[in-house]
Amino acid sequence: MLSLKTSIIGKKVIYYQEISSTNDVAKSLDVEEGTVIVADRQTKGRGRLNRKWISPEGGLWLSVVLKPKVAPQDIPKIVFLGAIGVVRTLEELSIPGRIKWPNDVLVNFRKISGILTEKVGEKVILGIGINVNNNTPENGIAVKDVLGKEVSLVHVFKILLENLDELYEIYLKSPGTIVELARELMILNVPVKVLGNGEVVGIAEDIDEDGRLVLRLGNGEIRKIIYGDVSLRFL
Ligand code: BTX
Repeated sequence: MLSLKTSIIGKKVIYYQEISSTNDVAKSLDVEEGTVIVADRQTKGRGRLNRKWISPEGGLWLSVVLKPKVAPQDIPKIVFLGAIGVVRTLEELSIPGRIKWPNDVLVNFRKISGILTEKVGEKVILGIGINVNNNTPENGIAVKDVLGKEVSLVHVFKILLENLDELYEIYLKSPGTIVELARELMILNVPVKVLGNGEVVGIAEDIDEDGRLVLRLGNGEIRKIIYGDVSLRFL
């Protein structure tokens, strides 16, 4: 029905009209690698650090179950795989998206998509939310706002899965390539505030080969920030 041209991702798709969170369902189910959980609405959509992700009908809310056999230090790179997949999908809709380190995709500095990765045992859940035809909270933006018209959610779903599948193959062979691809799409050389253990202000200069943010502080000192319990604000 979808005629997906993928080798791993989307071999099985489980659909709900309404669910708490596709990530929670993906975590609890014992399913084969590549299974996708997708829902029209989430009642408890989550972002990072227990933030709420608003998920009304009209958006694309899904989680992919992955079981990558890679070194532990390569697992966090999956968030970039998701973000690149979203940017490539938007590109196919003629929308120029950029990655805000580490897990958001922005259009005109407004959030069109967010990625939430979680590891449970051998499973890594790649959760992706894209505002497509839905109304968004303030500072959000949807595909329909950019294009001035609604688009087929099924079409966006299909091209996203195809992009993710292609990127997953690249990732399994060469996780570092995913970081390089993400770097090209990232918003860099902008002043930022990093919030986590206290506050650090600097210029987000680059990301390193492990995906850490390279921050240049006011005194010229370089600090590397690990994707963990931190969030980033543009200044
Ligand atoms: P995040 O923690 O980077 O972003 C969460 C923040 O984004 C919220 O605090 C709010 O300010 C803002 N926000 C909430 N909802 C939206 C929205 N629809 N559009 C734009 N901004 C919003 C980002 O977390 C990761 C989100 C992942 C969502 C997917 S959906 C499928 C899967 N299931 C699930 O529960 N989460 C993931």
